[in-house]
Amino acid sequence: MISRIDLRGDALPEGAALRDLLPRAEFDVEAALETVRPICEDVRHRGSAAVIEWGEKLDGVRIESVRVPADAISRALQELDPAVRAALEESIRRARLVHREQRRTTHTTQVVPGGTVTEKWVPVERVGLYVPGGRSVYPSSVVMNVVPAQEAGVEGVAVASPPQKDFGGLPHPTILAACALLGVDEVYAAGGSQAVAMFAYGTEDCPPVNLVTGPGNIYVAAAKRLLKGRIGIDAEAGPTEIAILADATADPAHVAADLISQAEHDPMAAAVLVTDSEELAAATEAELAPQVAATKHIKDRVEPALAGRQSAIVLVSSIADGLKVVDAYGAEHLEIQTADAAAVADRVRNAGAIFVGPWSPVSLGDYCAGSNHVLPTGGCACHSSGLSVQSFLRGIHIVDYSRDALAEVTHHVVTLAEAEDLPAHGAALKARFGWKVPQQ
Ligand code: HSO
Ligand code: ZN
Repeated sequence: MISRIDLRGDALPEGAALRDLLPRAEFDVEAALETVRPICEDVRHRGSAAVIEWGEKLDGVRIESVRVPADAISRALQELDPAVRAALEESIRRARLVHREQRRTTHTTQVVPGGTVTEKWVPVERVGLYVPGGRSVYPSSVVMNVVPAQEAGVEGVAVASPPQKDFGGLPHPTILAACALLGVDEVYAAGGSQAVAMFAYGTEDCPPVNLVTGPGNIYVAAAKRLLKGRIGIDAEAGPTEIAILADATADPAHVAADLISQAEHDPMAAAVLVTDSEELAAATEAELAPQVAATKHIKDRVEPALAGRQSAIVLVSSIADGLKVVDAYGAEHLEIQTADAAAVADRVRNAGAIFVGPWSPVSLGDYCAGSNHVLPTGGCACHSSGLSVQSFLRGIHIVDYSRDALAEVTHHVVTLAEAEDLPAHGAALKARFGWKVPQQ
């Protein structure tokens, strides 16, 4: 069901050579660009009519208007199962606790007497949050996108999610209810690349946004790549990944359950166990069979995900080598199930989020840890972070120098300007001091 990669024995290769030995899904965003380009162009020129027509073609439902009426949003909340409502409220409460603390404060540095640089953090004016609605419907992703945007102080928060055939062309009611709980009333029944284009170019119904965030399928990722620059984006989300670094102290039943938990997302999802224990590897394999047989999405997602070349059990000689492997892999989610898990976690360099010890499974983080679940995939964890308040802020430097402070540094500026053959740069300072460099 899941293949093995044995890296015991010789010394581990380094860097790219090690990365090449590790499993990873193929996710060819470039190929999808040609598919989404005409859709985005169409939305650019024809606005809402194009969003509606592409929705009819791709989501199989024709809608009257792209903007979801306010009464549909409040009705969804009234009709929401009370247990789901309580769980979403708890998820929101915990996420707010964590994200509120991420806010950065304005800071002024006195560089010299009379010369200051202030860094001011300003929220993006208007953001478009994409919430998938194809294979699965994730109200939790509404929480993970909206909470950091709101905590950052973004004024215009718009949500788009595909129209659903079974719900009269509205986004899924649980998505709408989550929006209502979060106080978001600007919601669009738009999916895929047409939703990203709607946000980027704006339509008669939806004013353009500055930034688009949120996960989505390969067409959403391709549209983000295509329109990046016109809009800011968070990341191009690829299929979900879980890596587990575990030793003989780990419980194989838990390891297997956690691998399956993320394999449940997608046939392309990756589940990777890295262990120095032959016994744990064998026991996990033995656990996988009955647990997979008992799970719901067995044929369409879990089995192909675990059997795919993106998933594996990787055997290493030691936890120290295991750390090299997980760093080279840079998983979206990394669980540490070893002795002294906190100390091992502390040595990890590359991961979207780290889940420490036996009582912190990824599923907790997906819903109710307080952490964000929109995380870098495909190895991007070596250069990027997950979604946070920071994703919605821009730091602006405010430079304020007095006459004396400027006079004192002018000779350096003039020298550097001349070294770059840009004398007019130096002249802009000299002009303030009778066209001379002030004496030191
Ligand atoms: N594990 C997914 C997020 C999610 N899980 C939503 C359940 N619902 C990517 O981090
Ligand atoms: Zn998940």
